[in-house]
Amino acid sequence: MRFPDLNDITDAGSRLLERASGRVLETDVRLGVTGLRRAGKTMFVTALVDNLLKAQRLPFLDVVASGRYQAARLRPQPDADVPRFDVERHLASLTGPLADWPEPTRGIGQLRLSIRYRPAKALKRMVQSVSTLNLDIVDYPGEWLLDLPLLRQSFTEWSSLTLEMAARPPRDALSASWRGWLATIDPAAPAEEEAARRGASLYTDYLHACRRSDTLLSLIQPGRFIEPGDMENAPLLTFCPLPGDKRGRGSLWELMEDRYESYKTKVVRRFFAEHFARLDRQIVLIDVLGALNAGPDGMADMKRSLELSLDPFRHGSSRWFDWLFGSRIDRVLFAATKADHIAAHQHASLRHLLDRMIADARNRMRYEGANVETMAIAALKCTETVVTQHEGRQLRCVRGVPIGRDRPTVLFPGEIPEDADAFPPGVERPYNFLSFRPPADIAGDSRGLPHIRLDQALQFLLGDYLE
Ligand SMILES: Nc1nc2c(ncn2[C@@H]2O[C@H](COP(=O)(O)OP(=O)(O)O)[C@@H](O)[C@H]2O)c(=O)[nH]1
Ligand SMILES: [Mg+2]
Repeated sequence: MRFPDLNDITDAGSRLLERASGRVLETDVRLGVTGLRRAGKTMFVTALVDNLLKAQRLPFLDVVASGRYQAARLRPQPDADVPRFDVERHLASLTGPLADWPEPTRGIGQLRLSIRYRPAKALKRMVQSVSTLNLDIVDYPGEWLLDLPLLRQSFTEWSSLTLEMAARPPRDALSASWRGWLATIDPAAPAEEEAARRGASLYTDYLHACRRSDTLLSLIQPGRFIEPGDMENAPLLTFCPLPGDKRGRGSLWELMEDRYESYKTKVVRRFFAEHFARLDRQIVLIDVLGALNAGPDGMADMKRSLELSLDPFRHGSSRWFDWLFGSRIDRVLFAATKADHIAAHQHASLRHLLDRMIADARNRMRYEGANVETMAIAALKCTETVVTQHEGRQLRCVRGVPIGRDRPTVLFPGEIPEDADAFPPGVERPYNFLSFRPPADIAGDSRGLPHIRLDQALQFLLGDYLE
């Protein structure tokens, strides 16, 4: 069967034709890809698209393994108002002469890929010989996901939780100027725009400091303060948590509370309705190795933010909750990214560690809603596992080109701990997983970008759609 070409026939037109002829049944599925900054979203989407287009490295994707996969094509996305995910540019930098990582992206990006396959089920096959799955991939900042739980918190509740956390190490030092400013103001005093701006700006500096700090703190709210998307400098972002409870009319406290509530309605709820509620499947990418590098504080903070990220998937726990988080997402994959930083025999431990990090939240939602899975993956495999001898012992190491070097180097990255709390005592930063450069030879390989378990991730996320 000929795959319609965009140049000779329009998308809508081709669909009508095919539907009329009754040969092709189309299904749409929306896959959300999220994770905090630098978790690996851009790389994941790029590798996913490249591998689905070429379908040469997906042995664990059932539709490919069983020979039913036909082809995939990029198509115009249905939401014209959302920026397109620029997969061509990202692929160009990976496969260009410099073989460089894609440039960092901000905000939301979307892409549609149509997959043609032969149905596995006899009944479906009798109705039509070929099916089409329109896969809409939506890449959005994990910082926005962390905003959804705000919908359930009043300004007073959110303020007191945030202030409490900011006053404890390791955040106390980073929040010192903001908290210093809070001590000089009276929330009950008449509202002044100048004060609101000053507070918001100091609070934003504090959030940026959290992300930049060596401990890589992940729990950041509100997300738009550091990932504003199209809201850069919007007055809606001019607030910050304040101590105390409800204050009088016209007070600074009331002004901030109003803005917090508008943020919830105009930003969080809008994101929820326009994007999140329309997703069918979700993958949450987590740089667990980066958090291990950051030490116990970074790990503890990441665990908290992972628990919060799971909140929006807990449908069914109560009626109002249903209404609030009426998402239709029924499968969520939490994936530890950059697994190629460690030797292959450690991948199971990496996954286990991630499992432990989300265990509590997962147990709470077990029978209620989404099917939650964990995996250790690499969207782009930059290393090989090699065995070396060290003092008569066999060591499994990784071989790749670390960032900042030109030649392949053999490194022993160390062992992944059993538990997030199980940091070796007495050493402040026991882990140092290095970052690697993309392999230099991928341009010459037409089989698609090399990866680790990308196909297994796809099987969990989309396998049933491709039956
Ligand atoms: N070794 C390795 N590094 C990765 C992988 N994915 C991402 N990275 C690294 O993480 C950085 C951030 O990835 P990116 O996809 O831009 O993250 P985003 O901010 O979530 O979109 C990249 O520049 C790479 O250095 C991977 O699969 N393997
Ligand atoms: Mg990105």
